[in-house]
Amino acid sequence: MKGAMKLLLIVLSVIIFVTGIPNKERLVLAETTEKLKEVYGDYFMIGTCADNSYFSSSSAKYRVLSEHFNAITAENMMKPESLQATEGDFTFAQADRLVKSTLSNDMTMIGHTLAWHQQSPKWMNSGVGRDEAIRNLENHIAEVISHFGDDVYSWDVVNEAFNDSVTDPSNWRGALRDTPWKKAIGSDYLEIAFKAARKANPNIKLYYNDYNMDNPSKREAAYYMAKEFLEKDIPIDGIGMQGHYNMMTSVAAVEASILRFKELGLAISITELDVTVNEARGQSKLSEKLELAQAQKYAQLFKVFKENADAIERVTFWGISDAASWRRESFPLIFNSKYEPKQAFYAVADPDKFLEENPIAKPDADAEAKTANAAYGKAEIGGDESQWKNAEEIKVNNYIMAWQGATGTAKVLWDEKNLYVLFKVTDSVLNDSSVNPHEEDSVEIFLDETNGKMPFYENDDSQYRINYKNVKTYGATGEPKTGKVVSYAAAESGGYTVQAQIPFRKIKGEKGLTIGFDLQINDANAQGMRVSIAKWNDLTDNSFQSVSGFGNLTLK
Ligand code: 9MR
Repeated sequence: MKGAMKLLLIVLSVIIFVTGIPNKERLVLAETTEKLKEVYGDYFMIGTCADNSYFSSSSAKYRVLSEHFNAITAENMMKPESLQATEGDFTFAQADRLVKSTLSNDMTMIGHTLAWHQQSPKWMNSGVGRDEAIRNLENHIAEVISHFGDDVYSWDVVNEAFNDSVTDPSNWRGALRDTPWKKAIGSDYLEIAFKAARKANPNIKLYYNDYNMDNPSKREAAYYMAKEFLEKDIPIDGIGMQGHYNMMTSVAAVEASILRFKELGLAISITELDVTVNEARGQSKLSEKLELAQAQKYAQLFKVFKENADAIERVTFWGISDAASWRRESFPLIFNSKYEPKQAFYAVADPDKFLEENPIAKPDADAEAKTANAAYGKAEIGGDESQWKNAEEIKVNNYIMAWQGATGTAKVLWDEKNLYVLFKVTDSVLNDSSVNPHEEDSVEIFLDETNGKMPFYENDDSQYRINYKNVKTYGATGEPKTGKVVSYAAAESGGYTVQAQIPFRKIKGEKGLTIGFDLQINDANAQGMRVSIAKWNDLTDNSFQSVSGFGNLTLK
């Protein structure tokens, strides 16, 4: 026995000497016994986006690809500018290679995308009339779909057609992004595209694909569009929830969207999954703590995907390794830059086990919410601050970023129709040069009128932002329809003051009522970068999409 062992060792050493194995990749890969495509074989396809480099057979990328994935989405090669940069001149060679590699590796090919506002040549839809634009759209779709035929299983027919901030989702046409296709054709460009796709090949699945589909108002816009298509027999088979998530993404909101689309009986795919760790942005590696937190988020997501597998046909990651991701600086994928599995890989492979072994600490959002009181009374906005003299002072001084910057206090009055907020901010450097309003020196007021504390926004929930120059911006649910938001702001030595009158949307102010409420101060530095966020109660940076962490405001 001993002799046999010795012989085995010698033989192994010789093999290692001759082949140069083991290198780290092979050793690590050998440890990942779970093959995702097998683990999820009975649930849904496991995909990744790719280009032809993924199939170069000696690479670590290819080994991971062939081991774990069974669906390929063309990351860029099937976009309009790749296939028809010049009118009538179709360039299929690169995409054809990708399709060939995909099929010869027994994987499913996914087409992405036919009508989009990016990576599309101008000649198609800019400076042309409606009829010509329709002809261009229909021709492109007919040629491309016919060329690939049944080799492509499904197409993202229209990509990213909705605005990020949707105020009235039931009017889905009004929520459409003002893209070149929409400008040239009108809001019916979507149905024209879907009809052309079905006409070109009745065998393939036709998807509408978009990001932030976990945002309830954007999701609802897509829902109403798809519902109308189904009612009018406009062909559509699936909804692609891209799934460009981050650590603040509410898994409950993702699930709510899956359930909503399920109602329509459409196929659902998660089409571009990644989870950025923004806190680690720019660092050379992901800390153990953040790697675990990211894995927990992946585990929670896959738990939901598994539970809804009856409706989900594919979960596609937007890449394999952090090294080759479009968001590489925030470590978004499940293999690291050396193609070694991260904690997130194990979380995806067995989410229940992972969460059992690595339970999630009670999130801040579930922590006991603070309560403050608003005093009864009306204020003249822009008038004397003494109007608020009977109201309690609320301190906005809990920092949620590493840097501790501007801080402040607020006082609130209420009457039947409005809240009146007085904000006093201490901040010696004021700047409004960022392109993002939330990165300018500004205050934010959050309301959850029915105090439902849901992990998303409903129509009683609202977010208002007012910068130190009195520029107003609104969150997911937009401006109230019940009245005007009136505001005043003035910079003063060492800071600024904001006063705001905010109409209730759903409720009537009543003594003793408690509503969900929060306050935020965004602090920009002299270069216009946001360096600090102070909050009253919700210690997440997620108040813009979840009201679950708000504090309580009682109308006294
Ligand atoms: O990953 C793609 C990247 O290589 C391109 O430069 C980029 C250009 O917009 O598009 C990326 O993919 C996008 C996808 O097609 C649609 N959803 C968002 C993706 C990330 O931007």
